[in-house]
Amino acid sequence: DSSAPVGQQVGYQITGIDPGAGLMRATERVIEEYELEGWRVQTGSGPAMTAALTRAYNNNEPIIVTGWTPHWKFSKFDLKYLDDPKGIYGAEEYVHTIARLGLQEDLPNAYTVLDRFAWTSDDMGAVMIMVEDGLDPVAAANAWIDENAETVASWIEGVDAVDGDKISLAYVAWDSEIASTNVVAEVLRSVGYDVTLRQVEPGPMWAGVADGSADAIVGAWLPTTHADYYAEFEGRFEDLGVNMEGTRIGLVVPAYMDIDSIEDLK
Ligand code: PBE
Repeated sequence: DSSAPVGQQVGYQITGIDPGAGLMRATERVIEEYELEGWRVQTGSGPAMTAALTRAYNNNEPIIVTGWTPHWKFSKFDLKYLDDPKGIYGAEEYVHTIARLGLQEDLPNAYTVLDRFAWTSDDMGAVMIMVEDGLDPVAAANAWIDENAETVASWIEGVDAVDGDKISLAYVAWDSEIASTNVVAEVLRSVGYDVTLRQVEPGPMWAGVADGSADAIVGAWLPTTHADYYAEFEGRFEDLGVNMEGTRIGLVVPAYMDIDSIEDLK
């Protein structure tokens, strides 16, 4: 019944992702600060969220998901962010590369590549779309690398090739991080590294780079999304700075839904 209050239409439920995601923590705060009594965020995963969104969208049904940009869902579906007048989801958000302490000394060439790695949200979006369209992430990464030879050359310029030195990158299976991590892994492989990708949960991703069991991560969303993890482990990692700008997190709904703001959920 599309004339019923939106809460009733969606069972007072926001379709979330994995529990340790910054987006989930922020959404719990949204429920509190906007006093959305009776609402809950359903935990799940990135793929489960996009599956639910696809199902609802194809049936023209209401749904509210925890969403982020860049993400292929915005090119496949007509979606909108709900306004967040309290600013709980933060304003300008960036993606940083984080290295374990001592990486520069131990793997200087990889460190240089990681330190230089920077691309645009359109670049990341292009890789995400290829993966969503069925290409495996390694193939999609290489297709992007082939099309962006100049950019990639600027990351590896003057970097000495190595002979199978081992390096591990930790990441969470978010579509955005599958894209970035595979691109960086393929570039490191192209200069001779033996790269292991470790897919983990968000907490272990940060703990790993802090305790040195992972060499680096390229999916640290700051200053808001991963603020808790950053603070928890500060001093036990090296922040190599921004690798991408133009991101956003928030509540996302199909454009056909008749609401515009988180306040409309009350
Ligand atoms: N995300 C994608 C992550 C960071 C990257 C927005 C789902 C998070 O919420 O922690």
